[in-house]
Amino acid sequence: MVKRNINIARLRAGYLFPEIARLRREFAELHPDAKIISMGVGNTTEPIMPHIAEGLIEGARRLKYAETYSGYADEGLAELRERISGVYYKNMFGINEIFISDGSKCDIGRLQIMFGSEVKIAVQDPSYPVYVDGSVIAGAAGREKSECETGDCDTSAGYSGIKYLPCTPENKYFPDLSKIENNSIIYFCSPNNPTGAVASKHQLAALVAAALRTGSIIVYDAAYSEYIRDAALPKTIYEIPDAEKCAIEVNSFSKSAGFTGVRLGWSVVPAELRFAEGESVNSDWSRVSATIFNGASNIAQYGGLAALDTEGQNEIREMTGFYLENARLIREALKTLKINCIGGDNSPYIWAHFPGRDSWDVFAELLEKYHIVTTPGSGFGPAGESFIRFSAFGHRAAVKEACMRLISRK
Ligand code: PGU
Repeated sequence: MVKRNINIARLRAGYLFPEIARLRREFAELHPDAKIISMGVGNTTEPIMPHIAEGLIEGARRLKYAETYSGYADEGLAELRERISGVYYKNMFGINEIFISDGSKCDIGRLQIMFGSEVKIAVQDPSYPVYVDGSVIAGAAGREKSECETGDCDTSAGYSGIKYLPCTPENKYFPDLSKIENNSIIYFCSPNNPTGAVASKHQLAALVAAALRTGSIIVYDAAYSEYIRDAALPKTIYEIPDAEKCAIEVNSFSKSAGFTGVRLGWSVVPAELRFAEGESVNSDWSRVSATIFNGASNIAQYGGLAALDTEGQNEIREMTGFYLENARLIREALKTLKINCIGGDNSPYIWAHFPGRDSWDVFAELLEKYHIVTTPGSGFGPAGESFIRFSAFGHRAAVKEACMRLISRK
């Protein structure tokens, strides 16, 4: 028989969010009358706004007629790529440096295939689980703890090939960059999932300097950039000079325009970015994309075009504003309970601290006592222990109800 891929066997548990969905289902079966409120997975709940929805409808309509029908469009509509460059990057990039995707998670997976199994990985700890789990699947995480009992490799944080960079209250959720080893792929997410922390320009400048110094490539995940309201905070890594020499950026319409189910995103792979021997990263990315990806839905891309004109941008602001108001309500409730938390001001996640407690115990308590589903911090990495992530994606009435339960049943 075919042998199982050793890298799949190296994954330590099921993917975090389906695990949580399973626990929720089990609880619901035992307590059929419980009105469970989800503050777990970051999944959008509000309908797509009218102008952007019209863009999607127009995309579908065009497929109905010979004059406007289109088939494969591998790298994405040129107009969409131009508009992304204009709206997000002050036209800093040509269309050949912007690749349309079916979402940033999918592009992260393909980037992991491009980088292969021989690279070293550095991640913020805690972090979006795809950076670590995807690296494990791609074979880049090295050996798992149980394979290293002889002590010949350092797996203190889980895997021999992954460097965890703790982001804790002590370092104000910005990692010690001196821990980054030479020639690493550095995953960096800001606004951060799960902590909600947003890196300042000064901090990102330090990150870019560290990447250039160590010959590393940053994979900068800006999926929540539209949640930034503080004008002093950078929305893209490319606000930092020389980032185009060391960084790829992934982004998405999921959390800004409510496209979690529509599927549309993009990646910026600058022409200047080079591998060790001077080979173009952009060319390799084109090669990988053309081979294992056939482009994003053209319906979705018309939605994306609408999202990027003036009206669409106003709708994105309104939509993200709605979830930010949810976040404010959650923060206020936690404050009333004297629970320390960060995030939620320029991000849809609130990171709440329960010192000395096991994250999964707190998760279970919130579910059993308040019928609220959250995400245990340790699911995002060892430094997430004793934290809980609250997601602000939800209907207003549900968020208010959850806050009321927390406050009144304390
Ligand atoms: N990047 C970050 C940092 C994310 O948090 C998420 C979604 C994505 C990318 C995925 O974006 P797409 O463009 O839609 O692919 N994170 C959610 C959903 C869970 C998941 O598995 O993606 C979350 O709850 O963390």
